[in-house]
Amino acid sequence: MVGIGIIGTGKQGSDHARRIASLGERARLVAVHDRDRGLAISVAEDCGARVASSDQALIEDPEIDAVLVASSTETHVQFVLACIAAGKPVLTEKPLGITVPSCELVLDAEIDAGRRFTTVGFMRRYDPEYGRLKATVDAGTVGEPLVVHCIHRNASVPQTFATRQTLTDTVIHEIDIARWLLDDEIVSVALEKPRHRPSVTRQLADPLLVRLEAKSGSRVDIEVFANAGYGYDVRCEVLGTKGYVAMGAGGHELVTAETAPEQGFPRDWLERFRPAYDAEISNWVDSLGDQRPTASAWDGYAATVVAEALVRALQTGHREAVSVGARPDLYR
Ligand code: ISE
Repeated sequence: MVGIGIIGTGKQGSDHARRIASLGERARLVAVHDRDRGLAISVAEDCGARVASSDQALIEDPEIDAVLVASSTETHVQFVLACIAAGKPVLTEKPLGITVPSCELVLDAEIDAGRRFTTVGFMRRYDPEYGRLKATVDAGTVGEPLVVHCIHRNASVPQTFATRQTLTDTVIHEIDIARWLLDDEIVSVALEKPRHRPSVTRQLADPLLVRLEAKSGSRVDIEVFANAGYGYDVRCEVLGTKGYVAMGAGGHELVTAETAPEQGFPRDWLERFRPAYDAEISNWVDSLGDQRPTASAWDGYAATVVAEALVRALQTGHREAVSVGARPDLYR
């Protein structure tokens, strides 16, 4: 039985805590930690776990074999590095880090240790619908992929949400999915800001149209809309030389906030991707990061390189080149 500790027990971390607590003989949630101690206590009580006195105490706890990091985005790298230093496998929520140099620290630590410890929570790789797309593309059924069309809409985001987060926290999923589906790296990025809703705050350009260019010449377009209003909606289509394969379109002719609840749109990603999260955690607990389609630290790093280039494109208004460099042997 694997002993698990969780750092960060907010929306995502508490969902994972309940998931791990329900794994029966395979895993035990030993302890949790959150900077909001009250939150940690309520999740711990709910799941029969202890509350660790600090994040470092949790990482060093001899009963804990592996750590799940679901704390706020800017703290992921520091906890991942502490887990690597303690020699413990770690699954971190996405993104691995919000800056490229911080992700490079993780690559360096794993390369120095001579093994991988990190799994990045790109759970869409475990989603059955994305899995069908991947299998179809890999089988060559739609021929050579030419264009990947993506839609990523949230019902709403907090008032404090800024455009940079749309790129580093939201579009990061499509960046990973595009690299994974195409089995390729991104070499340039661009974005456009369409006319936006009057209610949108000044720091959030919403929606955004993002374009990625893959090394092979395939293109990816992503419409991302953080305040779509009607629900959570994620779609993807891969157009190839022989046809296309698609997921998530739903086939509705008209969708508004009024019609969406009856049309079965999920409220958020926890609902839409529940099976993916279940499979991701189950796979991690059984393999501790050693199995496909797990996203490695390299995948986390590469996604952040692309997201950071998008942040540059936002500032310059121009297409920006991307270079992830050579993939180290550890990640081949
Ligand atoms: C959120 O942080 C997630 O991780 C979800 O998967 C994503 O769909 C959503 O847009 C993000 O804000």
